[in-house]
Amino acid sequence: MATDTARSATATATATASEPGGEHEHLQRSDRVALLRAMLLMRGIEERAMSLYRQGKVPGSFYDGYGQEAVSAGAAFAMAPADRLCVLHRDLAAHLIRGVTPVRILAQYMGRVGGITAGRDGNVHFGDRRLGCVGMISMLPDMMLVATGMAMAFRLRGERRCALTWVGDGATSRGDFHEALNWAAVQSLPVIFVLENNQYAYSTPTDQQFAVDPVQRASAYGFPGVVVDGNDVEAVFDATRRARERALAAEGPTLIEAVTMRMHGHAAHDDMRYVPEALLAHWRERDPIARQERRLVELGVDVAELRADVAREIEAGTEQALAMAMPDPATATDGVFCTGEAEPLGDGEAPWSGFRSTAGGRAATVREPGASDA
Ligand SMILES: Cc1ncc(C[n+]2csc(CCOP(=O)(O)OP(=O)(O)O)c2C)c(N)n1
Ligand SMILES: [Mg+2]
Repeated sequence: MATDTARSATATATATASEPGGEHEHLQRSDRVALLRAMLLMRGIEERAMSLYRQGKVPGSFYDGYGQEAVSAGAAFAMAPADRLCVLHRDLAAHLIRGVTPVRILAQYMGRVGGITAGRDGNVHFGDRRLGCVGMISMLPDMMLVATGMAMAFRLRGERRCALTWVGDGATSRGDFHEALNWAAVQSLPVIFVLENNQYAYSTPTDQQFAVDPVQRASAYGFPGVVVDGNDVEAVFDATRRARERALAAEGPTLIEAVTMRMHGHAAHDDMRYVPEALLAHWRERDPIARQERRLVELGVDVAELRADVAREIEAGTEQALAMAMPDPATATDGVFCTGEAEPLGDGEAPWSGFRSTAGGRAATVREPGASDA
């Protein structure tokens, strides 16, 4: 069964750079706390939003990434301000790391004016372009083509930047997946594909999705595919940091398969009766937040205080979002067409301490004179 293949691959290929209490070559203590904080915020916001959904305050349905927090947190943390991110529906921590505040996310879910799309879309198709994030395209995995296109623009302009997108296991069966891998490889583009293998695509398990682990397709196109423990945030960070270095050195793309588990249904309506309880029990033992907490407790971090702080921030954000107005219907078509100058994508926040030096961060971004933004 492909699920078993993926699991055993995790066991052999996990690139965990540190054990509980150990030093990390690239992460300072504050970085490691920031990673946990992003995951706690993601989980807490999504849990709060799910209860708001059940109270009828979140329209449509609700999608979350419970149990997968390390995949978006670890990958986004390795990206510099001028890099660009195409964020998917289970990757909330990426938005948080780029600088989107909890109140804006909660307002987004509830369709309020203060949301990222100001009430124009629901709980997955958003991205703050001012923070270098591209709003999700629903057709899967079209974000791979968008990221590949942005990477091509960087290359053509001679810019030292990188694009990253996440992609689900189910989306690997679409033709666009292959087109993106092929073009990125042929052109040796600075793009990173993070394959978020959460064992299911809606109700389809991976053994009905592919006969060969899709990470192996990377070598068929001529570039490395790396398997990483998707429930270890520091391992995901490490794999992404290396992939970014490769991309900036003009060595081309990397496909990172982050092996994880979708611990909730596809969306709020899905009771996921089709998922064997033993599989959930297996992954419950590998919770990414509990894992990072164990590391930080060993380092003497007051995790309880961090949790309390995150809970306060989410409660304050919820109150503020609930107090916001719904958008004025008369503004519904605002922003559909570009009027005047097009606003380029802006840079995002990049809290990793590695970007505070000149190596790899904003200061290292080489821009050609007169180059426009992507
Ligand atoms: C081309 C396309 N077909 C169908 C859908 C409907 N759909 C949305 S999410 C989803 C499951 C995707 O599974 P996967 O890629 O594994 O991502 P996950 O939801 O597990 O994170 C489907 C079928 C879609 N968005 N795009
Ligand atoms: Mg999936």
